[in-house]
Amino acid sequence: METQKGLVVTSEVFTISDPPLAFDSEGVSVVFTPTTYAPILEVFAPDCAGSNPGNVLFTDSPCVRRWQALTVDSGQTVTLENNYASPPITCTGTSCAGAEVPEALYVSKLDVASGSVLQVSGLNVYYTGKLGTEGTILDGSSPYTPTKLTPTLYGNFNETIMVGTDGADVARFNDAYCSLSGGTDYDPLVDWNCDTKIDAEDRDQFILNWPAAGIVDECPCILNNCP
Ligand SMILES: [Ca+2]
Ligand SMILES: [Ca+2]
Ligand SMILES: [Ca+2]
Repeated sequence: METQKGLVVTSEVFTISDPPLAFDSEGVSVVFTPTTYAPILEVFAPDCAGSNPGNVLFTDSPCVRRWQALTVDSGQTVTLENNYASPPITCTGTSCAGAEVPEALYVSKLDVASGSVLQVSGLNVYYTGKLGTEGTILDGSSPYTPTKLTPTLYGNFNETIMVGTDGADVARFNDAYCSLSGGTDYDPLVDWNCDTKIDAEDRDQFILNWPAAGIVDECPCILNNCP
């Protein structure tokens, strides 16, 4: 018998309980072996990529966490669900269409083995490395194809290499700077730490990553009273 490497799931519901930010999934591989029931996998990272045409994944984000690997073994069906927002962030501006930002599944490597099913239930699945789809990935009754993301550092919103002169990245940050979740300027992709506000912490990370970018002025306003 093959030895499974990783966290083998034998519970019916597999989730990361509050506070999810205290759990680091980056180095954890999860294996769903066949059981007599179909387990549910709770997703726990905001679907920032849904508002991101560049398809990037920020490797230095403390909240957009991915599993190292997710494997659905032959004979098993796994269903994604989002029953707990962590934390709930809302977006009403041009960067996102809906009110509450959905959550998504992020993995480095995804393997849906032959004879297995991953049901995404309307949620998005993003991967950065290898994708094995000998099995079936469904969204409801329709086939679903996960989206490949390019790992990069926070601030490189549009996938192109930033060398300190990418005006699009700076403009996207500036447009969202000093905004709050629910506000029209709020942009979930710009909220580096997913704390529902785009403030000096996000700005500091941007400057740390891209010191030559020439970023914004200090926010002159009280965050709650931003124009
Ligand atoms: Ca969730
Ligand atoms: Ca860029
Ligand atoms: Ca923030």
